[in-house]
Amino acid sequence: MAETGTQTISPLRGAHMEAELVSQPDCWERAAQVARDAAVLPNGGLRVAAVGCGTSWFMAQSYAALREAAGHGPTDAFAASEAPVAARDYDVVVLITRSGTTTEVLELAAELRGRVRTVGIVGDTSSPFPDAVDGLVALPFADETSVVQTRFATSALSALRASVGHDVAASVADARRALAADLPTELLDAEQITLLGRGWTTGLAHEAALKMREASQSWTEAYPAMEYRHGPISIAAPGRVVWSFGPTPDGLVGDVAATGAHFEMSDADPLAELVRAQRVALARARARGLDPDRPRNLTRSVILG
Ligand code: F1P
Repeated sequence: MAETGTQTISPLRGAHMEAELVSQPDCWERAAQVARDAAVLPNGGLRVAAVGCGTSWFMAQSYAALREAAGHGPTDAFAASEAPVAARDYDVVVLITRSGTTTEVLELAAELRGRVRTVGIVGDTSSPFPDAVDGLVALPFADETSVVQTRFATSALSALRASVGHDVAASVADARRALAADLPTELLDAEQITLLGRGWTTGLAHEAALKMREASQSWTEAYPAMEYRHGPISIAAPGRVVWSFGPTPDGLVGDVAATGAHFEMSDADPLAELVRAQRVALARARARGLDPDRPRNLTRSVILG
């Protein structure tokens, strides 16, 4: 904190999150290139599990749905603490971690050593993680100072998208637009926000919801879109938002309109829509006087003693 005379000047809250957030389009292009060059991510036809904790788990969920939908083979996603991978017949386990120090991820890598091939995606290459896996996709340029993750997660997913044949160019262009556009006041002022997705965008919906909880202590929920009418719609009301990240199920727009809630959706690439959600999280944090670089109760990684 800088001081001039008697006046105390606080640095802008979330300055790291903002700088990291806006660098995402460039990071995605680099990450896709790193994935192609490293050539360690699973080829088609293999049985794959993807794991991580928190944000990294949600990226694993998106990858699993993407890979399977692309016809590359059965792909499951698990929280690292709940992954039954040693007991199942996987050819490769993909482990995602920004810090490379998350206890559950390191313990799982150690358990799998010599039994199942592991491929890691990491931000901090000086962590113990690179030595704990068989193959590595290193994204040090996407590592972050902010506790709240933005660019590492989306860069890891861009690397994984490239590995299943997605061209990241469209998502990069859409992300640049998402960074430049004004944010709707309904999203900034909402009392509550529910995020919905389908297929690979369900993981993105969970991540967007987590981002708003972590950064701005907002009340958010996330569901597969077809599950929304099975109970969660009871929360919808005027002043609240339902935000769809994927193809929106038939009839849902009308069902939400009948509750008085605001319905948000976009034709942009869903990963670019996540960028918009990160911007909403940052703006809501600042409006509440919160610092997402150092959020309440959170640390950069969970290291269990
Ligand atoms: C995973 C993670 C973050 C979360 C929190 C604690 O870290 O769960 O997603 O926001 O800061 O750590 P990592 O394994 O990707 O480093």
